Amino acid sequence: MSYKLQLYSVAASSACERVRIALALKQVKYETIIITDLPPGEFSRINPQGLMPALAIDGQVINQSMAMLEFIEETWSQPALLPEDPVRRAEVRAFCQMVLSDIHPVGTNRMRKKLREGFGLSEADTLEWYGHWAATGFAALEKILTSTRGEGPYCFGAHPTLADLVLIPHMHTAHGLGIDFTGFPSVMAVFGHCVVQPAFVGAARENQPDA
Ligand SMILES: N[C@@H](CCC(=O)N[C@@H](CS)C(=O)NCC(=O)O)C(=O)O
Repeated sequence: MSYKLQLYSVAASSACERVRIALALKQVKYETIIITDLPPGEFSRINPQGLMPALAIDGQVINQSMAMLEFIEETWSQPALLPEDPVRRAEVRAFCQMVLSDIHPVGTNRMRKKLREGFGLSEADTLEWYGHWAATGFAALEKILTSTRGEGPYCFGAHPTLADLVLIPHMHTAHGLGIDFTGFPSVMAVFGHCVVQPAFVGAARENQPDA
């Protein structure tokens, strides 16, 4: 498949990092456009929601990182990032949603800014707010990963799936927001394995040009 891909990205965004890992695993070539290098207002013109990342596919801009991951998975089949078994695929997708729908949003800059500026919370309060939802969410992820742990070093077995691509970048963010993972040994085991894999290393925030 030969699409021209341009990823609008910033180094420190976990949603951008998910997509960078997928493209690296599939060895798909793409151009990176660093959002913070764009003129003021330009990114909101390109992506009406104004959230990072955006992916231009032959000039057609797609938002929402999960839609990008699904597009990449459907377009470049190898290595497969969803299991063959439909029930297992549903499990992987559910795991992804636990992170990107239920944990990630409450810690985003925009949510915490609104809590500070709209509701008068301190920075410490906003971190406590996020910490509550992160602890609840990671406790559930820990239960799942404890049940799959014998199957391989990734979330769901011997090979990476979309679950790993969503989990690891959010752990980078969560760590930066003060989350302590010592109570989540199965989560930490997956993290320890993934972060030394070349695709994860190359996509990590510290290895981006705008880091
Ligand atoms: N559901 C969206 C979330 C995107 C998102 O929240 N991106 C963050 C960066 S990780 C962002 O744009 N943050 C800016 C802000 O919160 O103001 C997706 O998965 O693409």
